[in-house]
Amino acid sequence: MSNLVEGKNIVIMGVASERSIAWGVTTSLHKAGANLIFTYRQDRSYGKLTKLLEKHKIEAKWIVECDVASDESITNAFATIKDKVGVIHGVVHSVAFANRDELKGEYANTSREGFLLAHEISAFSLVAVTKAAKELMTEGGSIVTQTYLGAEKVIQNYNIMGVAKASLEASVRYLAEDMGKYDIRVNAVSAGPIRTLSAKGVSGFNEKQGLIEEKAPLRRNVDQDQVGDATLFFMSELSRGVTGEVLHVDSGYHIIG
Ligand code: NDP
Ligand code: KAL
Repeated sequence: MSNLVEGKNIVIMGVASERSIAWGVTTSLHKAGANLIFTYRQDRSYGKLTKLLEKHKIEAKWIVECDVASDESITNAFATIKDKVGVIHGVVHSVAFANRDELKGEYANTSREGFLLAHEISAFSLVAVTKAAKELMTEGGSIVTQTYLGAEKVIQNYNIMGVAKASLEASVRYLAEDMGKYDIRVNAVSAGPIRTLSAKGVSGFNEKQGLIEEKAPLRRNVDQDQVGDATLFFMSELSRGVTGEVLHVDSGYHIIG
């Protein structure tokens, strides 16, 4: 896998800690020869990211702030990337957010603002990022987002995030159709439960991991590196015939009734 994405310029959005799925993606893409550009939202994430890059001796091509809640921030981030890097060949979208107090209890209690916020950050952001990134993908490319089984089935506590992920997965299909004529592919990885900052403090996470060990065909949980390698597949020419797809990296759990 040492040169699968050799020399490709790939933007990674969503490293907040060493446990982030986006960090697993970083190490997979780095080992496969990519030049990496990063976006972050909070200063705390910027601090974590720079320390991690230093520790792992990975040199970023550029790091830029991008809050996906703001069109201006997205426009500015990709303008900066165009200025500093030029052409890009890939984007890894690994961001999501919902109010913590709406990730428990009844979905029926979701507020109007909470519904809109989850959709804005977790689903619309892929649409806005795709539009901005397309301008820099003049040699074709690949866009990959991260989703979860709660988009397809009712999973306790996932609530509003499940509905936002359903919107994200439908967006993957509509964007794949739009972007295909520019030789840009759009896909999603649907990961099993992984303990990250996002998973921290939300109800029912441990039980979800327990269920995987008990019921998934492989009887073990997945990790960030497995999601990273699946994302590498989508970034590489190995997946050149695949677009609009949702690939489950969940030890096979989604096939069990
Ligand atoms: P992390 O908490 O590590 O990452 C979440 C990221 O979202 C952070 O980097 C955070 O940045 C970013 N983010 C939130 N709001 C914004 C915003 N307004 N603008 C820009 N970035 C923002 O968690 P994960 O790695 O687990 O999550 C990554 C993706 O994987 C998400 O889409 C999640 O739904 C998905 N996923 C996770 C699974 C899991 O079990 N962990 C399973 C399946 C899918 P900052 O901290 O700087 O605000
Ligand atoms: C059924 C599962 C159990 C957990 C239920 C909901 C998980 C929702 C994920 C969502 C992204 C979490 C948040 O938005 C948390 C947020 O309100 C508070 N956290 C933060 O602000 C931290 C500091 C930052 C870094 O996080 C973000 N997101 O910005 C789902 C489990 C089994 C699988 C998971 C965790 C799926 C997933 O989508 O992440």
